[in-house]
Amino acid sequence: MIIAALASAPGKAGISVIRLSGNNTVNIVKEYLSIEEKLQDVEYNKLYLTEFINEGESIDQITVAFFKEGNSYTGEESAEIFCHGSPIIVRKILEAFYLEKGIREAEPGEFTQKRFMNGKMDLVQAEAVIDLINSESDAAFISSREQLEGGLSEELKKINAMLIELMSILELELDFAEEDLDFTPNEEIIRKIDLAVEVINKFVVGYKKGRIYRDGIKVALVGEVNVGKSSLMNAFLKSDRVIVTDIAGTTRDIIEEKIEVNGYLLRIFDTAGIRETQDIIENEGISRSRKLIEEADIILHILDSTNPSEEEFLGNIIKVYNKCDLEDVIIDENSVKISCKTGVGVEELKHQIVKKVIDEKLSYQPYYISNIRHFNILKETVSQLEQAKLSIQEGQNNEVVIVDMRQALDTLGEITGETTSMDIINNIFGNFCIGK
Ligand SMILES: Nc1nc2c(ncn2[C@@H]2O[C@H](COP(=O)(O)OP(=O)(O)OP(=O)(O)O)[C@@H](O)[C@H]2O)c(=O)[nH]1
Ligand SMILES: [Mg+2]
Repeated sequence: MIIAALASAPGKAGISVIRLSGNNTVNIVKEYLSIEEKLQDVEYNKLYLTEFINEGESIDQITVAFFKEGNSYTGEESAEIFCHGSPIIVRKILEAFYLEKGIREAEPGEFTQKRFMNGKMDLVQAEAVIDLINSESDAAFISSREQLEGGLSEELKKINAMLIELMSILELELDFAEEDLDFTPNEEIIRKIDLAVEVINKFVVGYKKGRIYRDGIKVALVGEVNVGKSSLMNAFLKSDRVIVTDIAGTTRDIIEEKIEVNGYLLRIFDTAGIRETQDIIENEGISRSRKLIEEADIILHILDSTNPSEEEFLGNIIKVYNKCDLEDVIIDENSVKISCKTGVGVEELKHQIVKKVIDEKLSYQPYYISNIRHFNILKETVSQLEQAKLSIQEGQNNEVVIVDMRQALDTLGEITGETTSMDIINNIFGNFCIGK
């Protein structure tokens, strides 16, 4: 079965790309083309300029490249057609193929799933493909690129090797159990387990940073009414995005906008000002603000310099004294002075946010995992290793410890795809777009 789909974004464009993959692709595609070469003379990895002809009608002048089995994106025999970026042309070409028996439309992510199934990348790398496509900042680009290039996979292989070594020690002892030889003292095995746990935990902890690399820093603008939260949102965006008035309670809904600062994505949330009110709509807004405060990576507590409130919020907070054009307040090191009216301090504040959440000097590390699936699997692996350790401490025999260890190894293998169930694999690729 050959699969085919539009691989570039749908809609009008300079060029659209149609991808085909499966046994006999070259043969079938060539039937629609005006290229002279006999089939056996068709060269791979070369661009041909040719007409695409269906039932005598020339549909477009295209370029096409053929890829040999084992040397293509999917690992199968493939072709990529570059036509003019017209939805009509794309439809006509795809329809010509779909009417052909033995060709069907590719499922979402199916090209990449084939690449995974054909052993050209592991699951972690396949997941990085979707992250790379979705990346909205340099940080997201860097982390998904690293993961796609196999940086994380390499680290996971090292952890896997540590666990395999432990397994082999335990199994060796089991084999010679009757001879009553104690090869490796229990303390030594426990030490090795602890070491593995320590390494894995580095990744578990790294998730917080990894998520920020991939998804950005969640910044909540909170404070009393009229302090200038919406004005700050607009100042950050350098546009009149949200409504600003001198009427208390202007903002009710939470409004999210994104900016990039030093390569990091900041997801800024403007919220309803917090106060006692009988207004049902405003109260709903206020309870949403309070919820957001719990989820944010950083809270900008905005205060009106002419009348700063006493209320304190919990969390990772920068106190922002706005309207410093009206009144110059004395601030401590955890606070900043700005004026949304004059722009004073606004740019610096952007950089302070990044500095407070991420140590800017630190560059990306492979243990900054960014995928919740990986995070959960690693946590589970740790708890299974702790179980193995407990079994040793309880004096259980090696068979029991080996079962615990085997479980930890199987769990770890779910990240890269070695032991992942087909349901989960299908689910992962189902989240891709068609054509990828
Ligand atoms: N002088 C001066 N006025 C400002 C400054 N920032 C905001 N204001 C004014 O303060 C008033 C309230 O601003 P908003 O941005 O709507 O305040 P808010 O915190 O979003 O208010 P709510 O949405 O009602 O909670 C408006 O009249 C703004 O023009 C500033 O730096 N200096
Ligand atoms: Mg507002």
